[in-house]
Amino acid sequence: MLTEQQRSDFQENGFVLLPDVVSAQERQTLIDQAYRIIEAADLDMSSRFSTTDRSQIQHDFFLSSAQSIRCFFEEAAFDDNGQLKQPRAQSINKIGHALHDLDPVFKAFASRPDLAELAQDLGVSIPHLYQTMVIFKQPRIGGEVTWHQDATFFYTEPSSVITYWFALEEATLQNGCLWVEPGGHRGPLRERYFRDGSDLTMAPLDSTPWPDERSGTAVPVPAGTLLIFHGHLPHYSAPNRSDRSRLALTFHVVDGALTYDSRNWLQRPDLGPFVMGDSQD
Ligand SMILES: O=C(O)CCC(=O)C(=O)O
Repeated sequence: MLTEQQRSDFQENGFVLLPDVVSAQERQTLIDQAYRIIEAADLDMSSRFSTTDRSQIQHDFFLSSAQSIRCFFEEAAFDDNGQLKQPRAQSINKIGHALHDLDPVFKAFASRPDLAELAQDLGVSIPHLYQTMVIFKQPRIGGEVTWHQDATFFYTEPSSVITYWFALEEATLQNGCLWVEPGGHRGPLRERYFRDGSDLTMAPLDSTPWPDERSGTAVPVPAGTLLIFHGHLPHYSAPNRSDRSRLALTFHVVDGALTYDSRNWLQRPDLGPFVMGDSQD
């Protein structure tokens, strides 16, 4: 449960930091499971993920990941001949996007009642969990995540998406911690990511410039910390050139009392809603 102060920090800054939400044992269980998923996956070598060049994303593989568990490679994982430069476990950019529905370990974690209460404390009356990702930020090749706002991808009217960002490992300036623009959630939504059939388009809405590393603030955090942020909060993470990974687990949570826009890229007609806090059996 959030204190009055934490709620007002969220209103004021667009984010709130909660230390020690994920115990060392839970972190290890989640990390081990993530690597087990990679080892068991039937990998598609062309499925790369990049926020600097979205045209590289394989549309069908990406779209179907809304209702399944898919592994996406780092752009820089391959040599000039298309061969992996390091073992597969150190080549994956992220796993997404229905881990909370389809994987028992991630489902159990996403079902923690206290995580549902946090969303309700922040005004999300019926917390529908739409998307789960494990983001690896691999040593040396972990790619940049360019400045963006999550309401671009999870649009409701009014805006309701909040993001849970769990540090499964320590996040530092060196290994690509998150950056945010405190208070930037009061600004306009700059872009929308539209889906029309299998076409995906990033449409500009507002020309307000993105923050940069001078106007933004780095958020280095110890492992186990949860950062929850507003869907309009601009955020970013730098490439990882260090020799340590920076695993994070993210949830994107939308208010089920509102209409989820049918043009959002992520649609999950076969799975139905995952309501945090409800028994999922
Ligand atoms: O973990 C990162 O580097 C970026 C995560 C992010 O942008 C998100 O989950 O919306």
